[in-house]
Amino acid sequence: MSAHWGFAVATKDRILTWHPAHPNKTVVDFMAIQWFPGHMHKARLEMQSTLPKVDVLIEVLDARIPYSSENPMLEELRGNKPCLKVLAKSDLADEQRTREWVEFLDQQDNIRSKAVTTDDIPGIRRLKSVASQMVPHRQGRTVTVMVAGIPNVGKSTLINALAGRKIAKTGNTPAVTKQQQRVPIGDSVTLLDTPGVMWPNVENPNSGYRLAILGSIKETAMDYADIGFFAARCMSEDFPERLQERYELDTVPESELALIENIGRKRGCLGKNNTVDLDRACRILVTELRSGGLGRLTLETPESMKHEKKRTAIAMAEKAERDREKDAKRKKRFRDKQRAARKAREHRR
Ligand SMILES: Nc1nc2c(ncn2[C@@H]2O[C@H](COP(=O)(O)OP(=O)(O)OP(=O)(O)O)[C@@H](O)[C@H]2O)c(=O)[nH]1
Ligand SMILES: [Mg+2]
Repeated sequence: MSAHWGFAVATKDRILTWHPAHPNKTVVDFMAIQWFPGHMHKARLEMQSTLPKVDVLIEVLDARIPYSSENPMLEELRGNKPCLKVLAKSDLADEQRTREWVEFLDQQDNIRSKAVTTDDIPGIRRLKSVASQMVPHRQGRTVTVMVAGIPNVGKSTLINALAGRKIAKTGNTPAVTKQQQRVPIGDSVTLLDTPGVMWPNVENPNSGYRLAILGSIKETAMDYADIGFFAARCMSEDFPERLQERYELDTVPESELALIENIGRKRGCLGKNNTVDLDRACRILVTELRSGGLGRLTLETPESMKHEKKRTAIAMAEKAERDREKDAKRKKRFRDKQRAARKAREHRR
């Protein structure tokens, strides 16, 4: 993977994408992804009112995108409460990168981090004692642990594994859990399962795309064509050999469109006049990437995200400056109009 990831700036309804390999090339072709329906707003309020009774927060992250799957709203809600960041689905992520993320997250104040997978149930069960160790003052008393995170990262699956029985409903689509559920799991630990929550404003559009590619955004809030092209770009820049192997390609074309067409032809996604059904081809790429068909991969590293965060902050500051300038111009136009009208009135008198 390249040291930096492609970077995009959201405008009103489009995204300007940028990549360090092509610093002068600005492509305008993606829509911004936002998904914060009413039930998430409700879930957020519910969490806010339950949190004072919670001892430890377990935030479940997707090990393939630990940066984009971290919900800034939870950070704000939890305040100084100890937080165990669990990198779930690590069987689908790159092992070395997972180690880098655990080390990175562990260095933060009041935070511990562990990678888990449903292949390693004893590993999941050890989370119970890690959570208890984070609140030594609760020794001998019940420790209440809230399990929270964005949709479809594996919160309910984790709870079932910790409980040793299927208590919480799970499923491979976002927004399966609809309300909070208390699950006592023995050893003086009570878990709270919560609905997956996004946050109202995903400022970094690349994060929106990665979340959509890996299944945390409801299908109705995204276009497969859009995220398919984004996935094609990410994969061809950073994992071209995986594409070649999976889709038996001689070379990986530079253009995302050509790549999607090649994948479509290989998989027989042909429509009228032998043209490739791009929507079907995009769905194939996204679904296979999501389910691990293109191998274990992690789309973010602590280092690459440092750069992306900086660029997002710069883009947001630039946008705020543009908004201020636009505002100032509107105010000036309004004042000039008023002044001209007053002068005209004085002139008539
Ligand atoms: N490969 C893999 N899949 C997992 C793992 N953990 C969970 N999953 C799958 O991820 C999907 C989502 O799991 P859930 O536990 O329902 O996720 P959730 O975070 O509770 O989702 P919402 O309630 O919708 O927010 C399911 O298909 C699980 O089987 C894991 O460690 N590895
Ligand atoms: Mg759930």
